Amino acid sequence: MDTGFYTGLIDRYRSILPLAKDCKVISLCEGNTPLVRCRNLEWANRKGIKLYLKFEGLNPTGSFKDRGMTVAVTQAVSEGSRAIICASTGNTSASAAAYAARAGIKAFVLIPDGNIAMGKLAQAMMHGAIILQIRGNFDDGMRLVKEVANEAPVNIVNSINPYRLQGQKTASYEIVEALGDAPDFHCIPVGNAGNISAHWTGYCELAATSNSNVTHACGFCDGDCSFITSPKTTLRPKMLGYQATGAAPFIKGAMIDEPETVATAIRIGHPQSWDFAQATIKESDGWFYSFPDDQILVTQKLLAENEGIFCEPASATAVAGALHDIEQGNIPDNSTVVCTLTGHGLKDPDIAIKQSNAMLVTIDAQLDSVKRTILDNL
Ligand code: AN7
Repeated sequence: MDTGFYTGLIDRYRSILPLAKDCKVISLCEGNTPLVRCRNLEWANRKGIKLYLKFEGLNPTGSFKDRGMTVAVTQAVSEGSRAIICASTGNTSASAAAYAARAGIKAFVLIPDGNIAMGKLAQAMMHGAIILQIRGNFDDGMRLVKEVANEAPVNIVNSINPYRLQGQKTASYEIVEALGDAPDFHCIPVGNAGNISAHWTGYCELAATSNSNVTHACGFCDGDCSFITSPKTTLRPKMLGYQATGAAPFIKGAMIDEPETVATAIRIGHPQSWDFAQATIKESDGWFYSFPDDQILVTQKLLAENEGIFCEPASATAVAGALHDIEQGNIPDNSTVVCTLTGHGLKDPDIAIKQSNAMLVTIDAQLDSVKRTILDNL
């Protein structure tokens, strides 16, 4: 029944998701996030570039992970699962914990000790996850999760779970609906490389409806996307994947063992969706590129100060990439560009406060002092 208000992405995109008709939907009304046009990054505007930010930080737990988690947890519950497990740099654990709470099942999360943002840890704790801080990094956690899932009754909800990517592909549908077509370029941060692959799946499904030359096998629907009636597009964007310099296996062309970056969300050296992401870049005629931590943080602040949008450092990597490639002319004038802002800035308040040079003064609680501060700073 169409009640007229939004009830989450499974209800919205049921026809393109591989879920049983009678399954109990576990949802927190995720998806339907805003696509915000940049207004103040003027030099981009001058080149006639339309730069949009898909603000995935406005999902219920503050990151894009919720798109995948609603589908993965719904499927896990419909299979009778009583527990889910993931390795995480933070956001997956927050999302898994919340959806497990909603479903009334247990969440076990493996996080790298001392290397996750405070907001994310707070979320996992509040939602009642069982938190295993490992003396190791995300890649160690991922290996352990895969091993233990063979020996204990738990469903993995990392993006190696295909239901995760099916949920995350819906972001591409929302973008095409909002723009009326696919963008020319889609800029996205890359860690474990699930999200770039999921977006490409979505774009390919959409293009396959109206272009018989597109034969991409899109996961569960095996390339037969004829059931997708709207929106339609013939265009597929070039996919541009950006990493942090200290955690850039795709730039190196090989896995790395000791990834390091201030953008802890993407501190990953052994991406699980390696082949899929490589195929995405090749098929879409896109590219990978990486940026050092200081440039990532400058871009995070640039967005916060000039557009009023506060994303976490990993997300700013996508915008650093877009701005770099616009400036270099790799993205030509008059292009339509979408950047995915994968997570909310509130996830990592420590980094924000540490790098900010905001004016923060302590004054007496007196009218005079307030007035003087205003007049001195107008
Ligand atoms: C904000 O939470 O891997 O390339 O364990 O949290 O699909 O891995 C997070 C990844 C980008 C990279 N931006 O996406 C985890 C985790 C943010 C993220 C990524 C992540 P993928």
